[in-house]
Amino acid sequence: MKRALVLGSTGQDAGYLIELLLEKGYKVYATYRRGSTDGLFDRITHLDGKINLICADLTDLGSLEKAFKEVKPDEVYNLAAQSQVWVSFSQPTLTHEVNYLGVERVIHCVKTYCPNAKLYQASTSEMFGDVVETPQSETTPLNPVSPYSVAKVNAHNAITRERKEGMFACAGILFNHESPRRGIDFVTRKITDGVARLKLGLPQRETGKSYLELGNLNAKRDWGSAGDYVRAMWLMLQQDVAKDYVISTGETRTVKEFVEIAAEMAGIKITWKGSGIEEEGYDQNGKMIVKVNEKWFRPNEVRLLLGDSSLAKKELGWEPQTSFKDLVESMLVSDLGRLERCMNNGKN
Ligand code: G4F
Repeated sequence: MKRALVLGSTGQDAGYLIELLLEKGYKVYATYRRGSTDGLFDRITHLDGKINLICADLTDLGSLEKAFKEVKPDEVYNLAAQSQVWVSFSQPTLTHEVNYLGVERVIHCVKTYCPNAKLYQASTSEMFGDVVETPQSETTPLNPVSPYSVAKVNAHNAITRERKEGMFACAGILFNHESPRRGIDFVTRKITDGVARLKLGLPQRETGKSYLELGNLNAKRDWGSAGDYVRAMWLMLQQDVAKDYVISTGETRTVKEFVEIAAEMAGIKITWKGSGIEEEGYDQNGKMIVKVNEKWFRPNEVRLLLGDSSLAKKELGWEPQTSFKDLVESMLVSDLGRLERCMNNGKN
């Protein structure tokens, strides 16, 4: 039985990847970072008893070494990261420590305890930054503009370096990928949660306002489905030759389009007034339901992401299976259901 070690089990992707690995018959070990907040394991409670959880932190070499020594994995998936781009502007050192130096520690552990293991590193389209060409592929130059992407580029280069030295190490350059399990501070979940609240007549989360506040509505992202993307991670480690692959849908949309589509699914037709930081969205009854707030703008923005996954299609046989509309609908339906259950229990 193959042994997989998934680093970073409490994020969005790990639950989907672990489900796939269990289906494929792996013995799965997964690390988590100790935390004192409730709900740490919410995304993987359904996997209780099916996986082996190990407490380890990418910033702590001793705990990582212990995990690698114990597991001696055949495949390692590094999904552990400080994953929020906007947070990296205020915590650049922590982001570097986890997202770059953490990867060097993982590489050290692979070399020391399981030199024949295959290593997957979660790289990201954010590395393209101020993009120099569109669409972006494996050969597009990296041009990072945030502390997050600078750290991810360093990690990506470390993976390339190790591959040249003989390790089976590869990186998935994943474009934005979403799901009902997406963290609620990322723009897609913020929107589906916000639209569900508008539909149910509930105040917005955090602000308590009657309208949804957002930042840059014009940023364009290539949004895919997390469930589809973890399949690409696994496929990359089943190849004979390690290589990096861009994983994307090949479609791009603005944040504003995401809002419009989610709202339309909830029966709300938005009309926009003003522009830039003055922009506001109104429903069919003339009520303001969306407003831009400068607070959510970033010091540096990645304006346009659109991926070209031809190589993954050709060599891995990978294709996205979820349409954009199905993705948005699944997130909205999930948020509506969750909020309705909370209302029935007297909470929101
Ligand atoms: O949902 P986001 O926060 O995701 P972002 O920054 O693109 O990063 C995600 O995708 C990357 C892959 O390209 C990953 F590497 C990374 O770990 C993460 O998963 O923001 C998407 C866009 C941005 O342009 C942002 O400025 O939405 C814009 N936006 C507009 N209003 C907002 C908001 N983003 C957030 N989080 N909150 C807003 O209110």
